[in-house]
Amino acid sequence: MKQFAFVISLFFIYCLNTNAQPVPGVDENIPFLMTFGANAEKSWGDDDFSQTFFFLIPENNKSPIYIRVYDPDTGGELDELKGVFDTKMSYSVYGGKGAYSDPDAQGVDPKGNYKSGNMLAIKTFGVDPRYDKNWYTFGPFNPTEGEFTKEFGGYIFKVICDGVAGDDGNMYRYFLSTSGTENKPIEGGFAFSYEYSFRMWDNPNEVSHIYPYIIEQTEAVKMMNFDWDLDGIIRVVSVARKGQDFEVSGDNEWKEVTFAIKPEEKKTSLDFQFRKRQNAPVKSNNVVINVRNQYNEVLRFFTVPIGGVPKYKYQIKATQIKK
Ligand SMILES: [Ca+2]
Ligand SMILES: [Ca+2]
Ligand SMILES: [Ca+2]
Repeated sequence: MKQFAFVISLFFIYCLNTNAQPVPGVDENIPFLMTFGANAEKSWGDDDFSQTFFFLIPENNKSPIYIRVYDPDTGGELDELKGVFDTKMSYSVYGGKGAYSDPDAQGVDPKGNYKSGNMLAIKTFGVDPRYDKNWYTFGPFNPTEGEFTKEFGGYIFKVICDGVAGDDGNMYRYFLSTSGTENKPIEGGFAFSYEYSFRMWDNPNEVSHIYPYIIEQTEAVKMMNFDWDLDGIIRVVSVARKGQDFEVSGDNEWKEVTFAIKPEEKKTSLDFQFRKRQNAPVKSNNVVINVRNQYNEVLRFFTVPIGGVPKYKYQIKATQIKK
C-alpha cells in the first residue's frame, strides 16, 4: 500500500490547484447524480435505488467540515416525474470505525452492513420547494468524526442516498465544504465511489467521464454498465491507450466488457469517456457503471483523477541498427 500512498500524496499536490470538491467532479462533466425511489422501475435507469459516496478530509485539516447537497428533494424542475411526485429520499452521513473499512461499505450493492459506522446525521426529503435548486447542508462535523484511514492519510465520511419510497427520479449533487453557507473547497479533500448512477447530457456533443484508478495487482478489468439504451459508446483512453471503444447496454440490461490492462496503465487512472450517439441521442438518459479487476475487487472512481486526466503518450520505440 506504500506505493498507493505515494500516488495519493501526488494527488494531494494536484488537488491544491484544482476544485476537487464538487461531486460529480469538474473533469467528469456529469450533469447530476441520479437515485430513484424504491418503487421505481429499473428500466428508468437505476438498478438499486441507493448511491454511496466517500469524502476524505486530510489529517492536517483540523477545521469543521460540511457536506452540502444540491436539490436534495424530489420535485420541481430538475427531477424526473412519474405520475405525481411521491418520492422520499433519505441522505445519511456516517463516520467512525467501519464507515469505510467494512467490506459491505465498499461494494456496489446496498446489502449487508453497507450502512456501517456511526450514523452522524440523517434527513429525508419529499417534495420541498425550499430546497428545489438549492442547497441543504449537513454538519458541522469535526474531521475526527470520520474514520481514520492510513492509506489515504485522513478521515473518511460516507454519505448514502437511499430512495426510500415512490417511483420518481432524484437528481442531485454534493459539495464538500469548509463553510455551512457556501461552497468552499477543503484543501486536499476529495471524493470517491465504487458505483456511479447518473444522468447523461441530452446534447450529444457533451462527453462525460469517470476515472477508475488501476491498483497495482490489476491485470484485467471488467466494466459493467446498466440501461445505456444503446446511446453511443464508451471509449477508454489511458497513458498507453489512444482510444478503444466498447459497446454499451440496451434498455434495462447490464452489459459486461472485459479487457486486459497494459503494464504502463498500472497505478494510473483510466479515462472512460461516455460518447453519445450523434444521430437521435437518447434524452434524459439515466445510467449506472462499475468497474472491477480480475480478483473481483471493485475499483474506485475518484471525482478528480489521480495523477490528473490521463493522456495517451505516443512513444517512438528505439530501433537498433544492426551492422
Ligand atoms: Ca411518482
Ligand atoms: Ca433532486
Ligand atoms: Ca437509461
